[in-house]
Amino acid sequence: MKCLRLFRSVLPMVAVLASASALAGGLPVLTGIYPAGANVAGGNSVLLTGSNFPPTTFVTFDGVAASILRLDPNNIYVTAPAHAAGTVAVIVYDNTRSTSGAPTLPFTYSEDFDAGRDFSAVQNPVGAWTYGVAPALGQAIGIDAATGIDGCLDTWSGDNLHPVVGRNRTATTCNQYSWSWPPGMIGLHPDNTPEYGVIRFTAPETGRYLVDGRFLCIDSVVSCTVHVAIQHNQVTLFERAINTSFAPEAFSFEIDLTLGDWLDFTQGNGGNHYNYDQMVMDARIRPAAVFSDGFEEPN
Ligand SMILES: [Ca+2]
Ligand SMILES: [Ca+2]
Repeated sequence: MKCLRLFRSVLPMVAVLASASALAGGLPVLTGIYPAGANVAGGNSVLLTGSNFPPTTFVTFDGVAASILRLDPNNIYVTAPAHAAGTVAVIVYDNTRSTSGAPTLPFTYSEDFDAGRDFSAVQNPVGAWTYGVAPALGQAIGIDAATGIDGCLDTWSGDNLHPVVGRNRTATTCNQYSWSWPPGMIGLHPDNTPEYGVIRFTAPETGRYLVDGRFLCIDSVVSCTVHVAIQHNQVTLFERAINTSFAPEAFSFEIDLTLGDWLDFTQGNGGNHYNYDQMVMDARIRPAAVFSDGFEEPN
């Protein structure tokens, strides 16, 4: 099957569905939270799963209310508020908003940055991250403004759909079209033009950072043909042609960044077409001042 495009959804941003049991007022049951963490800036989209979530549910992170993006009896998609580093309790309340019996799960705030974990379905930029499109590699980006829902994916795009930035919002593999998209990972799909999709990190403070991650094509039918690059202030640090699906291209390096510097993780169609070019990536960025023990030597 060809997988040429992501489709904008006609689903409303908030779908409120009430089950009979929820209407009857039973306690919510909370079984999952994904991702189970955030950068201290918050703002990322977090999926709570379970059952009996009432249409008037109320969710808090360490007592601070989280805004709800979408809600049904088994899923609550929320925006995590900002919080200092550490593990906090997430609580889902029923109609009474009583803490008695209200289910809770832990959630960990950290001073590192993770492009998949930190993804927002409603804010761009969010924290240190911006989703955008460059007319060609190294050119100034336009910031994506259009959001979409595509099955288990949430997407961002510019004014003509492609390139697309997306994330699997779930804790399980998203098998969609001919893609096998790992849980929580952010991804890029190019256009048939020379445009590059861009996932940009903007340094929130001056200092040394460790950057590591991987690019991975995920079409299970035909291998991708893409070009990926990592740029510092639009100067290329790393680039690869990827022509094999499920063959990760890893990166790991240290870099000194000045407040406001950009690190761009970019993807183009490889100079041919965008067929089968769906790719995902991990990108974790750790400030040396905080994570000195976790540093690895650059490749
Ligand atoms: Ca385009
Ligand atoms: Ca291609």
